[in-house]
Parts: sequence; structure tokens; C-alpha cells
Amino acid sequence: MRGLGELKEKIVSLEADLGLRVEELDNEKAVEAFRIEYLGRKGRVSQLFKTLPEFDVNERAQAGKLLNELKEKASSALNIRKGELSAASIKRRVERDRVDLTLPGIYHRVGHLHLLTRVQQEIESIFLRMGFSVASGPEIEDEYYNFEALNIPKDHPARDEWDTFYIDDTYLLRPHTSPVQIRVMKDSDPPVRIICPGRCYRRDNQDATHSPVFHQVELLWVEKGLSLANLKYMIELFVYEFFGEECEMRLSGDFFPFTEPSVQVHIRVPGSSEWLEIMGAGMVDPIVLAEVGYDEEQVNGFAFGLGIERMAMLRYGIEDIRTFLGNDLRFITQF
Ligand code: FA5
Repeated sequence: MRGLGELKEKIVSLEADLGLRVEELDNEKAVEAFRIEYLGRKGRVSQLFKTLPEFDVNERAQAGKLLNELKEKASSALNIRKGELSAASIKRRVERDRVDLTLPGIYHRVGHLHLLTRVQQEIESIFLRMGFSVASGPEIEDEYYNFEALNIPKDHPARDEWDTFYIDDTYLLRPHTSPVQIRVMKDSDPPVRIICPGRCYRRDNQDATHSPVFHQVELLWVEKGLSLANLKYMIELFVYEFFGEECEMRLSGDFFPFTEPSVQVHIRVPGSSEWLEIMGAGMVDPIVLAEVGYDEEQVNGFAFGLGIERMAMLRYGIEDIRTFLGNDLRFITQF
């Protein structure tokens, strides 16, 4: 027969052991191992429960109560320890991953469209609003589209300024965007209302307003009953929209084999004493209309070729066209 006194001693010693060991448990695995050792089915507390039948009936309830208290104590001590360990591990993780929001950020330079692209897009958007659509053509173009179809036969003196950068006997880098006029007219019936922005190449010597690689926007409008007055009005609308109404515009006679009459347009912006040529233009020569299969008795049209660099120079006070080719961030980032 077992006695309560002996049981109480064991409980005291188990409690002491519990108090000491729980403090030393430093990870959740250790806590679990200790729980099994202590409270598991074959654990030390369970072993004591198994002795209950050996108690005198009068003392058995008391013994059971003491053991239950021990069990409660142990299980709550282990739960508390488990909670402490998990809080400590969260704290460690937070420390490790701490972000110092006061540190300076990593600087990323944000790029933007080049000034010439932006000017081109602005020109496009003005004409899109007027009802034109955007066409394109190849930069490597053959002699027929570059010259013959535009009424510039072989040996015509006008070829000289455009006769440039041949790839082989037939193909050359286009010196203007006018060949796109021919491609568009051959592909579609009138009315035609297109613009074509694109790169052009010339043998021009470099100076402040000439570059061997530059950009033009071609415009072509073919319909019934168009006149030079319509062309002038449309150029005015465009120029005032782009530069503002304070700028001055000057139309003067010019010659192009593919337009008759032909004009050139100069602009002077406020505060400048210089006129700068921005485009060549004119009424499409009937010879060209006939060449693409249009009935030149029924329809007529006008066209122009506008220099994009020159537009940007006038608008932003850029004095030398070579600046565009410099690839200098100090220049590029200003716009
Ligand atoms: C032509 O290129 C004609 N194709 C324009 C045209 C189209 C006339 C349709 C009639 C009908 P021109 O050579 O003048 O024309 O060039 C037109 C514009 O392109 C010039 O006013 C200028 O703004 C620009 N340009 C020409 N050459 C250069 C160059 N080397 N560098 C920069 N811009 C240039």
C-alpha cells in the first residue's frame, strides 16, 4: 500500500526538476522532447498515475488530485516556454529583416523619349487631328521611287543634291521621304491624305543646319479641287499650332521636279533675327499623278517635306544641328 507522504515527496522533486529544466529548453524540439518525457503516455507523471490503484481508497482521490495539479502545472509551464521561444524567434527574424527606411534609396536614372521623337510625335498628332493617317516606306529605296516616278529622270540636274549613298546600282539610302508618296498613291485610290515621318540621308556637308542623316515628315493630300491656297492655309494652321501665333512664316518660290508650282517655307521665331527653312512644298505635278495611274484631269493635290530637326531647333533654340548627333546626356536630359 502506498502512502500520500511518499507521493508528495516525489511530486516535490518532480516539480523542482521541472522548474530547473524548463528554463534550459532553448528550442521547440527540446520542449516537445521534454513534454514526452514528462507527460507522455509512458512519461514520469503517467507512471505515478499508474500507482493510484495501490493507494488506500480514502487517500486515492487526494492522490489523484495532487497528480492532476502536477500535470496541469507541467503542461502550462511547457506552453509558456513554447510561447517564449516562438516570440524570441519572431523577434530575431524581425531584427534580421529590419529595413531602415531612413537610408537613402537606390537611384535609378529614368529615361525618356529623345527630343526628336517627341517633336515627331507632336507633328504627327497635329496632322492626325486634321484627318491624316501615318504611312511609312523603306529607308533603302530604289531609283524609280526616289527619282523617276518623281519626274527626276537620269541626268536631270536636280538629282545632284539627292543622288547619294548608293547600296548598289539600283538601291540607295533615300534622300527624302517623297518616294513614300509614290508608294502610297500606287497602293490606293484617291482621296489620299497621309503623312510619313522618317529618316533621310544625304551627302550634304555638315554645318549648323545640315546633317547627312536627318528626319523629314512628308505630307500628301490628293483629292478633287485642291489649290495652293488650301496648301498655304494648312501649313499656316500647322505652323501656328506648333510654334504659337507669334512666329512669322514666309512662303517663297522654289523648284522641285515633282511639284508645280513649288514653294519653300521659312520660319522666324520671336526674339530671333534668323529665318530658317523648314520645308519644301507644292502642288503635285500632273506628270506624277499620271505616273501612279491617277486621272490628273479629275484630281489634284499638294505635298510637302518638312525637316524635323529644324522644327526642334526653332522651337527650343538649338543653334547647331550636330548637337542632336552628339549623344551627350547633358543635352538629351534637358528635354
Ligand atoms: C525635299 O526633300 C523635298 N522632297 C520636299 C518636298 C516634298 C517638296 C513634297 C515638295 C513636295 P528639301 O531638299 O528642300 O526638299 O528638304 C526639305 C526639308 O528637309 C528642308 O526644308 C529641311 O528642313 C530638311 N532638310 C533637308 N536637308 C537637310 C539636311 N541635310 N539636314 C537637316 N535637314 C534637312
